Amino acid sequence: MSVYPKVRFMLSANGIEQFPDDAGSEVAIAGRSNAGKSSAINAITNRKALARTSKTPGQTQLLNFFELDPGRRLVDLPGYGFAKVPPAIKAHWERLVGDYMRSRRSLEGLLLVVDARRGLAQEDADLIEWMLGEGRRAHVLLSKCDKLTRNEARETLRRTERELEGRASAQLFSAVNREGVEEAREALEALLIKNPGDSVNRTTGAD
Ligand SMILES: Nc1nc2c(ncn2[C@@H]2O[C@H](COP(=O)(O)OP(=O)(O)OP(=O)(O)O)[C@@H](O)[C@H]2O)c(=O)[nH]1
Ligand SMILES: [Mg+2]
Repeated sequence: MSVYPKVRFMLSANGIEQFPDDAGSEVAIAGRSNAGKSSAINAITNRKALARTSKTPGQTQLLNFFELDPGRRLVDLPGYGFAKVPPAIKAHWERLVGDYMRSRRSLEGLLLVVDARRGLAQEDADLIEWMLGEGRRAHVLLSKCDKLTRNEARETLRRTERELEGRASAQLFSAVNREGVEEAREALEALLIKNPGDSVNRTTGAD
């Protein structure tokens, strides 16, 4: 069975005025630079090169919008935590992602990609807290788990779940051996379901 048979790249945005219509529901993929966000999008949608991946950190510098099917989108966000980026570019990214997250009413939740070998960083934890504060949900993909032994992977998952204290769910994931791809797709589907109660505390585009 083909997953997301109508999936397509919509556009790359470098500013809020370029975002597509803020209707339907949307899930953003975030995480540190090079964590495996774009690879996760390709694995979940079962496409080889829908999102561009790279060995060079900081590859995704724009917000890339993908339509899964009409009214449902996935957004590849620029990664954070890449030290070699000039301050002016870093400030631009932060403003762009911040503007997006604050104003986007269709944003239902976050898939947070965390390299399983590194575990949750402060920036990851901060992002989860902020999303929850806005009435949104988050799910953590512990990526590149093919690089760990079974035991290391299990221990990383346990530690991450302890650190999350139930605020977000987590799973092991590998775009290479496809472990957890199905589970990640289910998590994405669950995040995309609009929960009217969620938007009560949410900042609106008018703010
Ligand atoms: N072993 C292994 N390598 C992976 C996996 N996922 C991604 N990679 C590799 O990690 C590197 C970065 O992957 P990307 O998907 O481009 O990462 P990204 O988070 O989108 O990176 P930026 O857009 O630069 O922030 C590439 O060399 C990928 O091939 C995985 O599950 N296992
Ligand atoms: Mg990327």
